[in-house]
Amino acid sequence: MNLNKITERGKSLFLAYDQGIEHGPKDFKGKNISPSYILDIAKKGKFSGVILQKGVAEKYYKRQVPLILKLNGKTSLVKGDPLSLQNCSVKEAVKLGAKAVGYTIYIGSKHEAQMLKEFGEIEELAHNKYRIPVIAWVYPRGKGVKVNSDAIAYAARVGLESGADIVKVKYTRKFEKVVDFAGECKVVCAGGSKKRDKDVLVECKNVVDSGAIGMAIGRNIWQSKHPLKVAKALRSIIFNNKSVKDSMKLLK
Ligand code: FBP
Repeated sequence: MNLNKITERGKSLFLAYDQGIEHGPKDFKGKNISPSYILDIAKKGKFSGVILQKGVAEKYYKRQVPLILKLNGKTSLVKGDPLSLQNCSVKEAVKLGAKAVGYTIYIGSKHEAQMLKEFGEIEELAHNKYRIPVIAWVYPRGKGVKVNSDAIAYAARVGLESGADIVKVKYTRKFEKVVDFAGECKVVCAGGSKKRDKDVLVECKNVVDSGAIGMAIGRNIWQSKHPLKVAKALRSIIFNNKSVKDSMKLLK
């Protein structure tokens, strides 16, 4: 599948903003409650794509940057093994202007079969009918699941075997193994909860040096006091192969 619309020279920096449904108010404060603020960051920060749920896309998206529409989502209010089912069709995503679609699969959940099945149907439709790429968020989660580098490598492999063009996984220091297991499926890494800028850059460098194509990051951008500087520093690592030390200079 052609990834040209959501990559630049084979690399990507995506801005994730689906935390409104996934996490709720605890992640938001002040300006970042507004999707308009985020879309402005996406444009000024030269992101390769912005990740939205359909409601936000419908009301705020004005083709600022390529749209990646998340086709499923769940709230954090339900406890126990996660199940996240489709809430938007590929057809609707394309109508909203999506250049790719995304879907989360929680491997290790007792409900994983439902998500794997649904993802398979989405992948076939997206590839064969709409000719757009599919990004799988694959997160090991559920009672008894231990999240370590093996579990994350397993997640990457599930992305490959399920037909994803890009798999989005959580960070681990052993990222090379993750990329190895993904094979021809491209890998991007999530940012996780807010941390020091330097730590984000160190993780990004490790991810890219391990062979991943970039990051799909949210909170560490739009919870930052200087989102555009962090974006610029990340871009310098991902697209210009800069060192952490050099990228840090862009934060000043
Ligand atoms: P962050 O960079 O903010 O972690 O966003 C990445 C992401 O995958 C989002 O797309 C999604 O909303 C969220 O993390 C899921 O978080 P959690 O792992 O807590 O369910």
